[in-house]
Amino acid sequence: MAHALLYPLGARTLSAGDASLPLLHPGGPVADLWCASALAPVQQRGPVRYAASGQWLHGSVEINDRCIEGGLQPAAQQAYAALFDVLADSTCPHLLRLWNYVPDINVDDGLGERYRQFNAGRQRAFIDARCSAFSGAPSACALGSSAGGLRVQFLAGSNAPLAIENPLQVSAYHYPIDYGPTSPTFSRAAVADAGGGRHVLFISGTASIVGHASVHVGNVRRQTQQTLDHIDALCTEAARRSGAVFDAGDLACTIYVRHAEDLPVVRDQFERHMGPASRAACGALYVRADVCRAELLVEIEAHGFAPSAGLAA
Ligand code: 3EB
Repeated sequence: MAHALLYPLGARTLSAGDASLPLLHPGGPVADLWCASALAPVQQRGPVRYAASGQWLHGSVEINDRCIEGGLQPAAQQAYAALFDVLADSTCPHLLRLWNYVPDINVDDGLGERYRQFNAGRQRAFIDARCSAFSGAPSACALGSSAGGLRVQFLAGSNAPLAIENPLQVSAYHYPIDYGPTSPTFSRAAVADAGGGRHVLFISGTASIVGHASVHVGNVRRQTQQTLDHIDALCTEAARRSGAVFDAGDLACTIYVRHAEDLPVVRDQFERHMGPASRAACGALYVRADVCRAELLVEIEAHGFAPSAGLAA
């Protein structure tokens, strides 16, 4: 089955009709066009559906952990092993960005908190694939979904990205054991050559965490402001490390809100910070989802482009 593939950027292919990740704002369906000139057939290998253009490979794996003995940990390991198999045989071996949607992410189903089970399976698969599970890991987000199986969407590229950390936060792969025996496998952001004289910045799911601790517990406005301060810090750090100057006000942001009734406060704080007429404010997507720590009320992920001019190749 060949059809035009417009490289949707994972999480931003959302519609108000998707019951597992309801879009709160805007009202209509949305999709980002990642590589609009590419015409590529959708291929399938095991549980992975993907399409590749030579420079980019975009795909999705879905595994229903309720049908697997041992539950979410082996499901996560299988999903990642399957996507690493696809990448190993492609021209795009470098993972740039992952979107993880974990059903009932905050629930303990008798085998431990499901986010912790997911982290154990994910890290195992990275180590088995000889892919860095620590410094240099890809950027990612992990959100709770309210229906379906474990869904992992991914974007890989032909060139290795530059991993970026946030000076205000402990690297997630160095979180202390209080947050689970296996640390999460992601970098705070990544910069990659997008071709055509542009670089792209991927900002991982970012929340109200300073050091490794959740801050502003119970205060959604302050959590939103803290998260936006982190996004500014990541743009600054990306510029310092890569030389490409990314404008936070131009980022394409997806804002995950735990409680739908918090939308007006989150949106107000976001628009004040970015400027109400900014591209970030006008293009923001607001989605209802659970965040991976029960006390976190909001998480923001983003990507944006900057001219490569002046950068070393
Ligand atoms: C945090 O900073 C919030 O497990 O892939 C953000 C981004 C979070 C990615 C992941 C988790 C992940 O720890 C949660």
